[in-house]
Amino acid sequence: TSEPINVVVTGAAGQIAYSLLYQLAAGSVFGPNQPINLRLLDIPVMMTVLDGVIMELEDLALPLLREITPTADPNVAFKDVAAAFLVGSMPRKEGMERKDLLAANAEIFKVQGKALDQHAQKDVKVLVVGNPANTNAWICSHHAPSIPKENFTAMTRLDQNRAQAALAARLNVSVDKVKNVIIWGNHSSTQYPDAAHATVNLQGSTKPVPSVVNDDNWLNTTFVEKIQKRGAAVISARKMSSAMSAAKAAGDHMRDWWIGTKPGEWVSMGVLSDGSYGIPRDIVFSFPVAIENGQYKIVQGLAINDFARSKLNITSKELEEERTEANNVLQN
Ligand code: NAX
Repeated sequence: TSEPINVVVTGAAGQIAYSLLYQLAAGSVFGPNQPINLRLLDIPVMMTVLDGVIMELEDLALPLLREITPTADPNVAFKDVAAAFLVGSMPRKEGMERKDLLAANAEIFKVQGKALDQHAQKDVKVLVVGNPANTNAWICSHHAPSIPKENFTAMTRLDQNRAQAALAARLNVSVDKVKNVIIWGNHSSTQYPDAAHATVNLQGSTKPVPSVVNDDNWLNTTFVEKIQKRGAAVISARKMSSAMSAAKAAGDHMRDWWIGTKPGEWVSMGVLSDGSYGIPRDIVFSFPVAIENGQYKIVQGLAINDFARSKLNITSKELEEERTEANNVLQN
């Protein structure tokens, strides 16, 4: 059996962490033969709640879970970590502008970037879930110059899973039959859920989703808006934001990054733009990626039509604006 790896989860007393921690302890992310030590970071007022979470983790009686370290100190939380789930962030409160949210979180992700820089393994894989996820990942990486920028990613996997499920429902097939749907851009309402390159397996043969759906208007409007607004729909029904599905998506993202994607398949992750598809460099933008040996590569050569291009422009412009705001905050 292998040595345990150290894994940090921030926002460990929160909703998403509550579902995520079980998956980590059960071996469904790093594999059934990989023991883990969990570092649980939250803020000081949440330490009692965190004690309760730890009692439950112990009571899972799962053999892969070794040490559990609760802490409110990033310098302890990030010590020698191989993987980091940055879930905790300042939630948007009533009357708060997007700018205020960005400012509050810029500070949190600056502190955590510095702590990663000083304490984490240099090959640490970082997944930012806390919103605004893409820009938080960008901020974090800029404060961790000793760690490669490729190691900082933002979660758009929940959007991908939502899109895949919506297409499967429309086509009346099980969700595993639909592949290669793409989320481009920001994890926000400007994201572009793109089914143009997706395939569906019908009775053993693989077909392009657009020709089977045969309704471009539905794909370009109803479908896109449904995915863009799904998070808000969950909040309005549940009075709380997506947590079970968000945690599952975080596990999916990290597992694929750790273990790899299947040949010919890709997944969407917010990663530092290298200029692929004419997207501006130096923003964390969601692209389709294929993963091998723990390294992702942006899938190249997909055709982008005028409609798709206009959608990519909207979401990349928003990310450039967020970067400007983040720079303003961090310079003050
Ligand atoms: P909760 O409010 O339940 O939990 C957040 C936890 O983070 C709290 O325990 C809080 O004390 C902690 N926290 C706050 N500041 C911290 C800091 N500086 N260091 C460590 N911990 C800190 O929120 P939850 O429902 O778990 O959602 C967490 C984040 O995920 C939110 O920012 C949310 O917007 C974001 N989401 C992102 C999604 C994505 O697809 N990228 C989807 C789901 C979710 O909306």
